[in-house]
Amino acid sequence: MKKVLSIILILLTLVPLTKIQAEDGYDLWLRYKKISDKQLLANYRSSIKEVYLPNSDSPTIQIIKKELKIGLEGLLDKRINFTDKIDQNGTVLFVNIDNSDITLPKAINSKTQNLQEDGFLIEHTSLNNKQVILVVSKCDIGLLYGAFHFLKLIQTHHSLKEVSILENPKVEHRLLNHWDNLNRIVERGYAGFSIWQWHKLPGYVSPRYTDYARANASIGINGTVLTNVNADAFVLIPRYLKKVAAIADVLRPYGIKVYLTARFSAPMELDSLETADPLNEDVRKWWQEKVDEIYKYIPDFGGFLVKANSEGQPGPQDYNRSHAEGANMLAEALEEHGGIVMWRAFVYKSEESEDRAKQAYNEFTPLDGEFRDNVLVQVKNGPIDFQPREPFHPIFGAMPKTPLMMEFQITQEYLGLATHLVYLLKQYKECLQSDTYAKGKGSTVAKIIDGSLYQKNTSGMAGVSNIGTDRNWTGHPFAQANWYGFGRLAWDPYLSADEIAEEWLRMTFTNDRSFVKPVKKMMLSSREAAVNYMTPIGLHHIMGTGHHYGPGPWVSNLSRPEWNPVYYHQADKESLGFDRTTSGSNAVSQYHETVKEKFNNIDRCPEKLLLWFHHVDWDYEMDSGRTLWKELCYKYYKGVEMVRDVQATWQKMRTKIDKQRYEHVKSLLEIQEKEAIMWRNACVLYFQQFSEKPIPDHYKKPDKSLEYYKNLDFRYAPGNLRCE
Ligand code: BDP
Repeated sequence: MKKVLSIILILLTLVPLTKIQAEDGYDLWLRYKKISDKQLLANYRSSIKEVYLPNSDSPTIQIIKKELKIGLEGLLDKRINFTDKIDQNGTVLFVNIDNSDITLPKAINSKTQNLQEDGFLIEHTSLNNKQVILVVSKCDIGLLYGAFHFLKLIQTHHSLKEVSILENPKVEHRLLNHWDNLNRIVERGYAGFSIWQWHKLPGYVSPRYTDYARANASIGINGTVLTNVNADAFVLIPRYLKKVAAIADVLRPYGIKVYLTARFSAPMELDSLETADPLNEDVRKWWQEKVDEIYKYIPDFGGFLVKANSEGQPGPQDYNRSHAEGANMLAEALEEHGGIVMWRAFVYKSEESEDRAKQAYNEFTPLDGEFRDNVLVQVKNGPIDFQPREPFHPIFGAMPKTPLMMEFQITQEYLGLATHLVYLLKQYKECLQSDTYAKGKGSTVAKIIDGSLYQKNTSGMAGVSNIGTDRNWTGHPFAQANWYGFGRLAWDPYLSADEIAEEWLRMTFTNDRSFVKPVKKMMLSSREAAVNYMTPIGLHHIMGTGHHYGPGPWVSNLSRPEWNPVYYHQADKESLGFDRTTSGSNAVSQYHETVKEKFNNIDRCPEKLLLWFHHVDWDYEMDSGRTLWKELCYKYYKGVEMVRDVQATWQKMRTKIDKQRYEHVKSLLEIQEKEAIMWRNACVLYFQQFSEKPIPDHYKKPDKSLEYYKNLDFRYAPGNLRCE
């Protein structure tokens, strides 16, 4: 008996105490775990008995079928029957109204009038005297979006009883931009190598491309630029176009088009033309033939993204032609095929002594109205470069005749790479909600991006991807939220950072309120924490050279003045900050009068942007009553405290999710805390040399010297290798 008991005891120790299985994050937000709440499960099981799909061999419909099967069978833990009849309550019907003989109820028919291409309707209704749920769209891709949304309702525990949802994408082109080189090194990529296995394509088509397509389709992304903006002309040779075509074939049924970056000098590099002048007949012919050739391989090719005359890239200005002349040449070649050009406004010149923040506006706004209809000008959210905090780019609101596309950075180049937990949706929303006043109060950046302010018939949003070969795709488990959130915002720029975080957490981890609530709060505070420990009160671009990891406010030896942090913070004995007021560089005048007045006036300028626009005395009194110097110390110390709060919250979550992801995040947070301290100490010690004031007594003094921090060398931080 004793023996039996001890065997039982031994066996018991082998049974894991927790039923929560380890997860490596590969499944992203598409996990479809069985619903644990019994009542809820019973409700869903009764509302979902069978699924009716269009009788079609369309690959998209097959994808929907597969997704619903794994999704519903996983969530409901029962077999799902696919039917072609409506003969029981609880049928979920997917109807493509352009291709269906089902007669919909009148009320539904009138609602479908509001459906746009790719939109969908999910409605609980009665049909043939049966209680059913209808998912209706005008096309198969809309049905795919509807299927993902339907699954999300269950994943996030929404009731289906009276479900009535109509969704249309508010932005037409919703794109990821991969800064991936053909040798698979990703510029500013922190999650491994590029997922595009160029060397093996088209012979070997990795199954990961399908998983990539599926994840993107689930958030409404409908385009992807496969290659780095610092472009390599080689991708345009036939051997590589075949590889691109193989990727396009995988992405197509998911509604995702492929785009490439076009190197402006490609005609010279690939076919020895003597010039790349966009007005030269041979050059124009070359591009026309190249574009025609691309469409032979990829009939639905999306078009080109171009970085020209920026950071050493070739462009039309090499031939005294304008950005518009360059863009239009490519646009003309693409037009008959339905392709577009996304021409980037990220330009600044080393020969130019003008404030870098002003240069893009100066170059682009005079060209308003000169671009062809199939050109969108792609503008970064702020006028410098994806800093933790920037004001909105003054081009927004200043080019009414041109569709302006937003470029956000999902990869965390300036926000701790993939090591720091920073939920970027707060940053994106801050920009989208900014009021440009271009057409009076309420002319938000979001309304420019979705085309509504100037009634544009095209619109776009791009996100610089954070995806790589890491098993969890994005390096940091929470960096998945930035990919997810970008897609959701591109679909609807009016969604809040809060609701996006909520749905992502529920799908990615658990619906347990005691997890979702505190962790959401933690996510929502994470960007402000990073701003505080890196660049508070409007400081910017004081990161280490090249890799942009860690602090480097002291750097002053780079060949171009505007690459040096000292150019941006302008610290001296009396004051700190870049004077962009009317008596300084006058960058404020690029904004609408109302906005300009606010930024220009030191008392009205939002304090979070103070040092962006003003050169401020160390003794200047801030809203808190503290002097600028003390406020600076306060913010740096606060940033570290906020990271510690995040850690404390996370530690309470240990039993609520799987160990693997819990431990991964915990380790990364420990690194983040150390690095937040490094940022704080280095910056406070550095700026103290100018202010010559003590760090307030109640703060723990840095235990290392400024020299120590200056000597830290991050030369091998990832993402810093260009393929040039
Ligand atoms: C900067 C990056 C650089 C990119 C550039 C761009 O440091 O690697 O090439 O932006 O957007 O943020 O073109």
